Amino acid sequence: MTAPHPGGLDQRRRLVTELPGPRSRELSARRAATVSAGVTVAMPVFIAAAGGGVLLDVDGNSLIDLGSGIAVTSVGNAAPAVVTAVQAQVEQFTHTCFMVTPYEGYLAVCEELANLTPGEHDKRSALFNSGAEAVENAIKVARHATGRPAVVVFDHAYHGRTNLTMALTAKAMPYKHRFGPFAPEIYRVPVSYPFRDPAGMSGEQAAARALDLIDTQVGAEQLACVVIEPIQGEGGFIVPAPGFLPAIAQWCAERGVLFVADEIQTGFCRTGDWFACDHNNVIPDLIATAKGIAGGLPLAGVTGRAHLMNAVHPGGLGGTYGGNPVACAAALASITMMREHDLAGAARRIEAIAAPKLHALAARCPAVGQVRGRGAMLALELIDPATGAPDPALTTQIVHACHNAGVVVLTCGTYANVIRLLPPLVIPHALLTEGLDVLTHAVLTATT
Ligand code: PLZ
Repeated sequence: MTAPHPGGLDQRRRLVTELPGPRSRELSARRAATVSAGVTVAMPVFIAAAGGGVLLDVDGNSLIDLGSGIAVTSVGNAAPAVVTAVQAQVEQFTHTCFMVTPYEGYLAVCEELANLTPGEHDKRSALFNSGAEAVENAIKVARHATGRPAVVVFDHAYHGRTNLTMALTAKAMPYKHRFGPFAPEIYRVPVSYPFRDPAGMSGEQAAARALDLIDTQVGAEQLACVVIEPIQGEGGFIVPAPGFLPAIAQWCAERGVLFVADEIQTGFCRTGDWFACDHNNVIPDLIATAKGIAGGLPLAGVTGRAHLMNAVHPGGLGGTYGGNPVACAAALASITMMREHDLAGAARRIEAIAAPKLHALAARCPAVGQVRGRGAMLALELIDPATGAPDPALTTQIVHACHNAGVVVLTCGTYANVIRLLPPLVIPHALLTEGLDVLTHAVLTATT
């Protein structure tokens, strides 16, 4: 395996101004005068170029990217193969609308989705623009195919910001606060959260806790689908105990309830395999994908059993831009890169480098309550060691220290006390190690 070319940027962290620099501060002032205050930014540093594992800002600072634009640029930012494919496509045509006059790229993406997603059964797909739109459409298909109204989701779930997906998302602030009323027939049950569940609770026991509530409070005969992130993303990189997902999937299969995997954040090599369901031997009836699929261009998909996806009446699914040809070209180039450069293996190698460092940090620092995740989707949960309570203030302090040092890390978690790492899968290992050293230093400085 050869390392993919990271693009033209020097793969080094280099700060030439304080952060944010003067040009970024100017742009932040313009932003305040023109962009809705409802749209915030994690780090007010404006980007001029990016590639491999670095982000270059408008003041000439080169930052280490441990966020991939929230798990999107898995193949690297402006990956040369993606750029070439996009350039070739925009020169041919930029849009026709697949529902008006179709084109081959859409089919090729659906063929890749059929081959790569879990399960050998006959599949069909439909393409959309965003993760939320994919989840909405998965629910449309599930309701139509089953003729049932109810949808079950989990504590700490995140599925998007549209009206239906807000109803599915667990956290009120900032996602739902004063944005209701929300769509009906959505029911929420506890997930398996080993760090906060009663000690020793197995995945099967956590599943039984959830399924008992579904049985008694919803009823399988009313239930179209269960929607779940196999590893929860925004909710805190929560990895369910082994056995949890298979028990839920089996219960669904026995009752004609569809098991819908939201692999928008976990999919496309992020967790060290094509999909996180692959590690759990779970075969979803429907799977929603987005983010990493297209190297930074907006594309999303719903893939599922042919008889379910084809149950919908002709014309029932679609949208002006869904499966845009430029986004499809980017997806095909990204998927080829993942395959040819074994980026699932790259995610496992990132874990092999990062996990021991994070565990060593946790051993030294009791405020690091847990290290968890899989592949290149790793996190630290920060707590008050005396009580075990979440510590969002400490989390913010550490993240700011990383940002000031030129390392882009993100937070997540219902209590905003989780630092998550989502590096591009092509990040040079020296850069990853340097980023982890900065994070380690920031944690130790803030806690000792
Ligand atoms: N499902 C599992 O992670 C998007 C959200 C950022 P869209 N996660 C990042 C924010 O604050 O808006 C996500 C996800 C999972 C669905 C979505 C939604 O995907 O492409 O943002 O709509």
